[in-house]
Amino acid sequence: APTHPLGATHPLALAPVTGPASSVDGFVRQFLRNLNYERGVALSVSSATDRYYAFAMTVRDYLMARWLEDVKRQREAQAKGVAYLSAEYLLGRQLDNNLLAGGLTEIATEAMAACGIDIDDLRAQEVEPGLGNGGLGRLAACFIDSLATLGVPNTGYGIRYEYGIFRQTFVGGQQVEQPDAWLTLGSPWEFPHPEASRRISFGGHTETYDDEGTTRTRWVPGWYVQAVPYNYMVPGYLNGRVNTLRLWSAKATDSFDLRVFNSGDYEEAVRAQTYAENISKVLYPEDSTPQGKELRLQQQYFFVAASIGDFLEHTLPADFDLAKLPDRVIFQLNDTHPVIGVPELMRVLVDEKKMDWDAAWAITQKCFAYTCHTLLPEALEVWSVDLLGRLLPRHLEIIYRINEEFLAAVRERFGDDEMRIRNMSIIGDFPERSVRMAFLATVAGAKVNGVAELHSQLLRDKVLPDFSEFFPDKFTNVTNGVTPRRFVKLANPKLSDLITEAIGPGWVTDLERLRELETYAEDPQFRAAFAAVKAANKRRLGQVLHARDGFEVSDDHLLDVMVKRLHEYKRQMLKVLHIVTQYESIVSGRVAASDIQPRTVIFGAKAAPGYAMAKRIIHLINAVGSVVNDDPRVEGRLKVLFPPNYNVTLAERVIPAADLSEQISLAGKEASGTGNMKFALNGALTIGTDDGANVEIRELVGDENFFLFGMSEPEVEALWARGYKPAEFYQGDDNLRRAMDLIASGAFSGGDRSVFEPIVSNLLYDDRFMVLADYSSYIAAQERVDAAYADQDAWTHAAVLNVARTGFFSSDRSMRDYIDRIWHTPPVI
Ligand code: 6GP
Repeated sequence: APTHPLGATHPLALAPVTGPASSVDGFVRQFLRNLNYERGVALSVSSATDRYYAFAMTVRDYLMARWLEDVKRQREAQAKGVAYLSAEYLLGRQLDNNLLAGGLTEIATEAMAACGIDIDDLRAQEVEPGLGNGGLGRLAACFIDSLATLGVPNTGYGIRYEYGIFRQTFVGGQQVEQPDAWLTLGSPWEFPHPEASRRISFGGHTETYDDEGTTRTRWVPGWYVQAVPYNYMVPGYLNGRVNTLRLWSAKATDSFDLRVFNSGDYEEAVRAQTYAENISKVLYPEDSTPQGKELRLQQQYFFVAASIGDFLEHTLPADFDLAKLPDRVIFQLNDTHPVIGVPELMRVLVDEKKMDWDAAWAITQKCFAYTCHTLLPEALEVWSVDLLGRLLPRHLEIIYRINEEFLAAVRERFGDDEMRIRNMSIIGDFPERSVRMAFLATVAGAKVNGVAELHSQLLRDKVLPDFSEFFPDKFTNVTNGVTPRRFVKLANPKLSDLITEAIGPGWVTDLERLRELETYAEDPQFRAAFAAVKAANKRRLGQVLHARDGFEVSDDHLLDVMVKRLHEYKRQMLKVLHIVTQYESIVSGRVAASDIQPRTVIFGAKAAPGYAMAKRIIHLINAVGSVVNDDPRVEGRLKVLFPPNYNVTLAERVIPAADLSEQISLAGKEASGTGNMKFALNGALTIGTDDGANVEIRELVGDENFFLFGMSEPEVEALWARGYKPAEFYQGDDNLRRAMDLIASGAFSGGDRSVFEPIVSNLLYDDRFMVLADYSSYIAAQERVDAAYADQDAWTHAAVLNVARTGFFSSDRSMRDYIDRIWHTPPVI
């Protein structure tokens, strides 16, 4: 009988515990019990960490019965579920989310008050698990929240990085990275299951053998690592459901250690252990630009092999007929990072389960689907054949065979069109022989989707045109979404109360109901209340930034926010040029400071540590900030704030306070964006290009409630085709020339012209992302912003309509779209 710790035969699964009593008194008792029996301290001598831990454990205790119940229900139903494979989950803090989902916020708050504890002090103890870089990782976190809320069986699989995304500090305005030791004090939210560890193989070679007349292949690995699962609760919102997030941690295998140890080389044994455990040590901090490092491929295979093995052996009953696997699971590939799962499933089915190739391939093609999150060619992962063959020799053989059969099918359809064959081959030849993971995913996946309408169309037409011709039905779109629980209900309690007062509480799980606010937009009293919420959120942000960074936020400024990873394609430089243009116009005396609309610009952005240009831009933003903020001629009417270490926790404070959301990527480069959705849902107006999900936001909110500027994607293409010469734009626009010249003059670098020279010359002579081409249109749009903001009531009207019309961007809707178009996994009741 299976003995999985949460398995069908486990006593707790047969008769789940009932949680502590749902009362303030019940909460207090459980809290004190945890403090005494789990932390081993009395309240009177407890530390803040003790109290936070005991509190979190108490919240867990309330959710536990539901979790065990759900695990049991899912086992019994044996219904089709989603196994979401993602190298990143950017979860944010767990405490408030779990309180909210469990309906515990009120009794917990009262219980702590009864103990003389300020619940905010407990909140502040939690270090957010930053197990992701940006959009892709945060999306995964929103999706698992929505699946639990919809009651769809789901396990999220990923890596328990010991160090998540680095902590960013600024020294002399330059980014310095510190390790993110989020586990130093442990995490009360995780449940380690070392007994359910899996052995993951690497290296070695393959050999063939005779299996009763059939020639088979087996993999003889060279080394092993243990994958230890840590489970996390993923509670649905007030629905009694709790799904599981299972993150894998690497440990050295005993046998591996021992062998070396017995040879008498202690140091080597320790080194071997370190080597193995390095696999889950640190999150790669590159966003949208993979580095192709061996350790990265190790990480990918490590978590994917553990997850697939875990699903086959622990989620399925022992006698399961693998031919029916597609009826039980869909492995969703979150970008190309988990794509090595395709040859892994083939290896398990063919080598271990002794299935014939064609049957195994038919199954595999139904069990995977692939989401692409980018359009940048350099972001499409490739692995050198050399490296892949060394680390995963059997997988490389399998990939070769998949490719051979695929190219044979292409030949059959199109004849010997060698150009086409070369373009479609999973194995590329240039600059070195390598495996194109996006192609492998496309060939193997039942479906391939982009993350916004425009992106999906460009994916079909520009990135994978031969594939969309070959597999016309494979391609689909699912526009991204964000969870309204975290990003509205929790992040913006005042707005949430106002909405609930107006239209009732149903919007939290049915976000399209925000439409009902449209009529309220016409009600002056509602607008006044809405404006008051925005003002209160600005004050709250001011307090946070004051405590955190010593910043002051003025109440009467337009709050203009650009928060996202630092990347040239996202064009933080365009925003910098706008600031410098305004500053230059004041200090040159062409414009009186008293005539400008007061603004505070807030940036938040981490740069990949190896991305020199991005780091230089961070330096420039800080340099511009310190000059502008200190110049008395500006009269405090233009301010630039750059709080370091932008993360989910800070996002939850910044976004609700914003008036203006900057979504200014070069058209055709931002796959979707999800920050854009969070801002609109919190009543900020967007200034943006026709890119990613901006297109859909603008369609929904209406042109009059959105500040559109810049070239469209076809216009961008046309300009490239004509030959783009950025210097012509510099010559042709006085404002642009003055702004660029001011930066080049050393005005922001103590007179040293060399510091920002690389930025200036890059823009003048290369400008891959056409900052200069869109500059004048951007400045004009910002002038429209200033004019619009002057009429506060009209601005608020537009802000209310932004909220009312963007309910489409709930990740619940995204999940329904995945279910309808890709997964076909109904909720289990
Ligand atoms: C990001 C995209 O850049 C962003 O536009 C999108 O909203 C987000 O994914 C979620 O779909 N891509 C990544 O973070 C990435 O690493 C390989 O792509």
